[in-house]
Amino acid sequence: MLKVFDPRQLGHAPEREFHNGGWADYAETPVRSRIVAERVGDTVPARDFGMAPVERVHSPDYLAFLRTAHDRWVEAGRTGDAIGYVWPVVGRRPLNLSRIDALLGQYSYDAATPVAAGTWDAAYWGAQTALTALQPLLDGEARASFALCRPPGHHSGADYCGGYCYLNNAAIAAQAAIDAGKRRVAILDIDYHHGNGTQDIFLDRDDVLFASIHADPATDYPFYWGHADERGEGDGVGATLNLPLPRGTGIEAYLPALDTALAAIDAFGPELMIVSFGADTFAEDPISHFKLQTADYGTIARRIAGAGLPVLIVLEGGYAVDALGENVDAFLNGF
Ligand code: OKP
Ligand code: ZN
Repeated sequence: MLKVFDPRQLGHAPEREFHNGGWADYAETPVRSRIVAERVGDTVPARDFGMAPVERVHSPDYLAFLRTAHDRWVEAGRTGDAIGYVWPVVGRRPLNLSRIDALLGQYSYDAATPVAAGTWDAAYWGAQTALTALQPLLDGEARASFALCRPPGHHSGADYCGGYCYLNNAAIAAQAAIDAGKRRVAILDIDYHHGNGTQDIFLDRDDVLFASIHADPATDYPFYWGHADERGEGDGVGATLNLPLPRGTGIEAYLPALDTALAAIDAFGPELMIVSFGADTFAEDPISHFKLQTADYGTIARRIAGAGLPVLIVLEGGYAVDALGENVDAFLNGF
């Protein structure tokens, strides 16, 4: 299996996030990917596919913001990571503002996603990592490949960052596959958290199916997306499938949901599957509440492989750092 890891993603290292009424150490650390890269072994760096595939998913104004936000922050006389403190309530009129604090509010939806000095470069190479791992699948040279992306991507929409995510690696790969001639692509999101950014990007599309198994947003981040009645809009009605599960879910209750998602993917008839894989469904994850064990990742992977589709695995979350290497390894070995 081709495994892509690019050390240029390691420069993204925010110090902290605002959570439960106070500052917390940033859970999405560079050491996460170092540990996975060491454990899975034999990785290759990303090729540079340039900005065109990124611009197919993200808006020009958002990309300009993301590239320049930290510089603007420094120009405004600030130190450390750029982070917002005012957010426009949904429905405020569009405004052409240039104050960095206004832009941070406009282009993000939470306080878990500061723009640090190294954020743009890391996010850029994270997206290139996904595109590099996609290539042998498009060329028919492999059945499965792994993109060790960081920062993760599935909470990032066309024009916003959030949930530790800046560029939507899985969505950029899905769009690149469509642009390369694949007629239908399925995205299976099995991170603990709902992939709201990916859902938003493809919400009204009938060529990309988004199926997600995640913690019920009634109790868990990101709250405002991922409810079972969100099924797509316009041409995309029926091409979004949300399968929320309660806190405490273990493999027995997880597998029926996985089978439901795989049946929907089979019925959709895609030529490629992209798995947004988060190992934060692990029982010991410090910010999550499912009960999966290391061996369960092999079970899940074998069922996904049973769909018989070429599969691009894109890393999303997973914060139990001591076990992250073996959990990802167990998942990859299932293929
Ligand atoms: C990103 B991914 C915990 C607060 C949680 C952000 C969660 C982002 C998860 N300190 N806030 O889906 O793993
Ligand atoms: Zn997650």
